[in-house]
Amino acid sequence: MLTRRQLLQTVGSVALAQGSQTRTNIVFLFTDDHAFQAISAYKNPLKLNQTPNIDRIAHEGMIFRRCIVPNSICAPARATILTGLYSHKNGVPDNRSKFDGSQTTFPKLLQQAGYQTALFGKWHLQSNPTGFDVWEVLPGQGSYYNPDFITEKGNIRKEGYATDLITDRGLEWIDTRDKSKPFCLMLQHKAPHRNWMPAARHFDLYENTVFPEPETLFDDYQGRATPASKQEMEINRHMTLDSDLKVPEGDNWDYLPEYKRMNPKQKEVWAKAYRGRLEEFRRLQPKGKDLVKWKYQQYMKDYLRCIAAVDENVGRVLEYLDKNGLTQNTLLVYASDQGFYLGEHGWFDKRWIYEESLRTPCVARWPNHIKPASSSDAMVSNLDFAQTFLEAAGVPAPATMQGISLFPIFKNSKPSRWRKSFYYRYTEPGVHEVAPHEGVVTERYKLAYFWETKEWEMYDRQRDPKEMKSVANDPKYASIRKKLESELKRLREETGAPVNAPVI
Ligand code: SGN
Ligand code: CA
Repeated sequence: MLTRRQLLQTVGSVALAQGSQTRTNIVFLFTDDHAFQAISAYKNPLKLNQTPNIDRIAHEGMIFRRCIVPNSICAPARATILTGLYSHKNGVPDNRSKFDGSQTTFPKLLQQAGYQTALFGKWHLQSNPTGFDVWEVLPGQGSYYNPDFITEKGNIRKEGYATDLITDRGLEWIDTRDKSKPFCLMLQHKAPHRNWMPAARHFDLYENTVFPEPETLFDDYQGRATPASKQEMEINRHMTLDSDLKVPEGDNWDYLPEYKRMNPKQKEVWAKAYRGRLEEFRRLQPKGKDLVKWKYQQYMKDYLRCIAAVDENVGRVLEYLDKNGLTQNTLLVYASDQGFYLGEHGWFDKRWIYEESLRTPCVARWPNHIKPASSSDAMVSNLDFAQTFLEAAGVPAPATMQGISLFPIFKNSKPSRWRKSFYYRYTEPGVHEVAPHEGVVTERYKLAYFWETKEWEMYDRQRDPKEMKSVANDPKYASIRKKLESELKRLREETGAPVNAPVI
């Protein structure tokens, strides 16, 4: 016979073993270069695609309509999320920098507080991950097909498609975790990063779709400072036929590193699908504007196919949480490392303080804490994630962190006391040739400074939502510009940013 106490202990441990521990779990689903324009919950008027699973997170939780990044590029976004610090404070201002893993990060603090922590997928921070019980990461940008992963036990190669494999590993880990403890899982996809390689099951998705073009596909960059016309990220001049659009000069794809990784069967399926595009190109021989239009269509097909696999895999995670009684007790966030251009201003890629790259998609679900189907326009940021996750776990955040916990927004989508301005700073040299710049973003205005050419831009997003005409030198805006300049100066000091000449 069991004593009453023994019986209670047994019942208690069974309950715990079934996952009824009461601390909040955290699941962070993260993609690389996912434009909010390509999530149906964001209601893009161009209606490019449907993402029912990501939308489900929004319907059951909150959609953030203005989640902005302090530096619109990959490794910096990742370092900011982990540390809750601006790039100029965490040592990762650009993709060339190696993350110093001895820094305080939210996963480390969760781990110290008894959380099980894991990270799978794209990492891009060069040093080995710290603060995770288990991690398996793609080397650098990683591969879409049959990818290699760096693990603590050495490198491994897995057969299959990266987005599926990363999800498989995450679900396997949740399934085999110690169910008496809370967990934090970071599932970080490579998709939909350039050069946009879809899963074989999606090779013919959108085959007969004609995507509407963005209004600014043929932007001439008039009305802005010189950097906008000096970049190298145009669909017209910089998107390549052979690598980006998979149209070979010859008759095979052997020049593509991703193709080389495929097994003979996979190559056969690929060739069957992409030969059609090659033939179409040879038949049409598009030139000038027609070529840009044709490239845009192919770009959208591949990009949105990659997102189809992302969305399916988000669905797998949602289903797992449902089936295992974890939905209620999990703060689930879906976000990307930054926004992306889907032909707006004639571009692909990111980097600018302009809206499409500044804003990253972000939806969050946490039953009983976030009202279903709620929406927020407040200026939130990935800088805020670390403090939010720590608060959800009941772990105090270090005072040095530079974001703000999103808890007030969870309670009230537009709290009266919230940040009214935000500091931006991009400094990566080289690839795509976007000039370094800094700026201040408010709800309505944006002031940017390009220090190499000593040029200013200013936008009134209420009057000019597509940011086509800078009003930096418009006398009507002189007094607003002055205010923004002093706000920029204040934020620079507050965040500890370096000062670029000429000092204002
Ligand atoms: C690669 C891409 C670029 C991309 C950077 C950074 N070129 O260099 O288009 O901007 O990565 O991307 S590619 O031809 O190799 O795909 S990031 O997301 O890692 O910041
Ligand atoms: Ca990225």
